[in-house]
Amino acid sequence: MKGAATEGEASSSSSSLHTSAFLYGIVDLGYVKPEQIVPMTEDLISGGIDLLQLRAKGHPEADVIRWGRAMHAVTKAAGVPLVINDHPRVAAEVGSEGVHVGQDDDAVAKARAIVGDRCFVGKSTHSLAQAVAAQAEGADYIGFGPLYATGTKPDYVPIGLADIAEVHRLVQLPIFCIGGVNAARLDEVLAAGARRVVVVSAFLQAPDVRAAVASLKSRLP
Ligand code: 3NM
Repeated sequence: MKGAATEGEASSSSSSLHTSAFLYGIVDLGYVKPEQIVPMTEDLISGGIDLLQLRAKGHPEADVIRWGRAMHAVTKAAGVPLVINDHPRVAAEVGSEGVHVGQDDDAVAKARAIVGDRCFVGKSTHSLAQAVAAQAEGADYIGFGPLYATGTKPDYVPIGLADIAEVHRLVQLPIFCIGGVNAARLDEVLAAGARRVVVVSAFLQAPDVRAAVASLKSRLP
């Protein structure tokens, strides 16, 4: 039954995440003006980003649909999966490959019921217990963080690096470590056991986005 995936079961569209998604970028409207969405998407892709999200907190759904469609035209042509943050209905409208939900958003099953089988569902987790629960809930991947304090998600207490190794023992899904990750911190994040990372402000604010992505990607598995 869809919407009630058991541990280890993945949606039909998520298997490529395991093999080809290590560097996850987010086009966050907190940093990127609407007219920069498409050029920023192109720059992130040209640097070699594996997976991209549109994050537009507090914006009307109609705008997110419009921006999501514009972004999807670029990501689809490049073969990069697009994930819509927070809005399963928008993901369904846009036809994005993924949707991402937080702890306070729709449950995975509810999101999956809206987006259907062809769209994978990711979930934010902020502790080992939440990570294990997201796996049991049938998420296709998890975010794990914030590792460090970050202006992108200022209200969250950083969880540090100590649980990274353990979350990889407990959770078999792709785990994207997130929150304050940048080039200077990457070595210690990888040494703590991370294999996949999400980088937001360090890319969006880089003087040369393409070069920043390419350089960080060359250091990942
Ligand atoms: N989610 P930056 S941390 C969007 O822990 C987001 O769930 C997080 O941005 C979580 O790379 C975060 O600029 C912000 O720190 C990541």
